Amino acid sequence: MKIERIELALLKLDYVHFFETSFGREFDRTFMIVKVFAGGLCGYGEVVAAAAPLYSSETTTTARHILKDYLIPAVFQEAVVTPDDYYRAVKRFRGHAMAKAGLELALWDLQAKAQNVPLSKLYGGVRSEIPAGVSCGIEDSLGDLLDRIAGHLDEGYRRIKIKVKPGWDVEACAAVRGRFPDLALQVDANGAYTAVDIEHLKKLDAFNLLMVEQPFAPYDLWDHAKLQKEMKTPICLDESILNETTARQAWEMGSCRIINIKVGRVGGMVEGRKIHDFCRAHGIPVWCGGMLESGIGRAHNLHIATMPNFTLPHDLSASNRYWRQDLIDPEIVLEKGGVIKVPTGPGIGVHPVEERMRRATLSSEVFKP
Ligand code: OSB
Ligand code: MG
Repeated sequence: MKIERIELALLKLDYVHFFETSFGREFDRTFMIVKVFAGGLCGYGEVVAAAAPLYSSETTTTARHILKDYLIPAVFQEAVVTPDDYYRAVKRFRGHAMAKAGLELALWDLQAKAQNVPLSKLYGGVRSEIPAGVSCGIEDSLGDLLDRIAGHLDEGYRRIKIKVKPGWDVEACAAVRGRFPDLALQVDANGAYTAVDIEHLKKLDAFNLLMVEQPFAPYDLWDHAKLQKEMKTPICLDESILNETTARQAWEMGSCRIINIKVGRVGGMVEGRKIHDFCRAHGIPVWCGGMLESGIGRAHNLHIATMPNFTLPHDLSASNRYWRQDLIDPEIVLEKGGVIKVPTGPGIGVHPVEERMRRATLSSEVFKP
């Protein structure tokens, strides 16, 4: 097999409901889809970089530049076919994890399709369904937040995460706990606090949370370690964990007790698997984070979440939690018990609908050797 053509498309989709984190409110998402063609097959990947450098320093524009000028040429020049070839070929380029991961995911899909197996099989997956969860943004009022959570619980979700920031944290947790005393609940600050907030953050111990995700800045393993020493609630790191090395350092320093793996943040599943395996060997539970992906990226996440050490509920919800119409057929649905079934067809096991993709496309480019 030889890669014959690579396509990059920039797409935009409107959310069914705005999404607000500690870095702002958004009504739609701009992202890239990568298609890799070989031997009559097409592998699909999603680049989760957003239009603005808020979650990380990457954007759709930096990702396009890095893909076009470095990653795609490396694939053609070094006759890359497998994700492992690709990992070796692009390792020398610093950073740009999301750009790297989008193309690597397309190669994973292609490889699984070439072997006629679901992608979960290549990852050594051990389950056919995964526990779903919803990540709820900051709302205009606590009443709105409670109503949205109640709606998701009616839909059948069993685990809720709420976004927090200074001014929307202790009261928000108190309100949610007051109304839903037994709910599996966790919070995510996306780095909105600093070490001066340690005493304040300790108040969150009162709410029986599953975890507090990323209270401090991505680079700040040291202050996370200080906080974890003083806090009962497990800290989960998201933005701070960039590769196996940072995962090990966070573990050795005591900066967290849980890790969230996002394939885009760590530059692909070759690296993601190393983090997974390190965590498994050290008894650190992991779960699959989300970046409000289209069905293509989310189908990838479903396969990733089948790996043995993905033991906590994920930020993986059904298509209709994000979009009026997803890009894929069949759409992802929530099953009884708050789980999602992992697609069983070859590769990602869902079909991107070309017409829906075209309607969402802002621009596209084709690359050949
Ligand atoms: O920190 O987990 C995060 C979305 C965009 C950027 C960062 C995060 C998120 C989410 C969404 O929480 C989770 C999902 O995809 O459902
Ligand atoms: Mg997070």
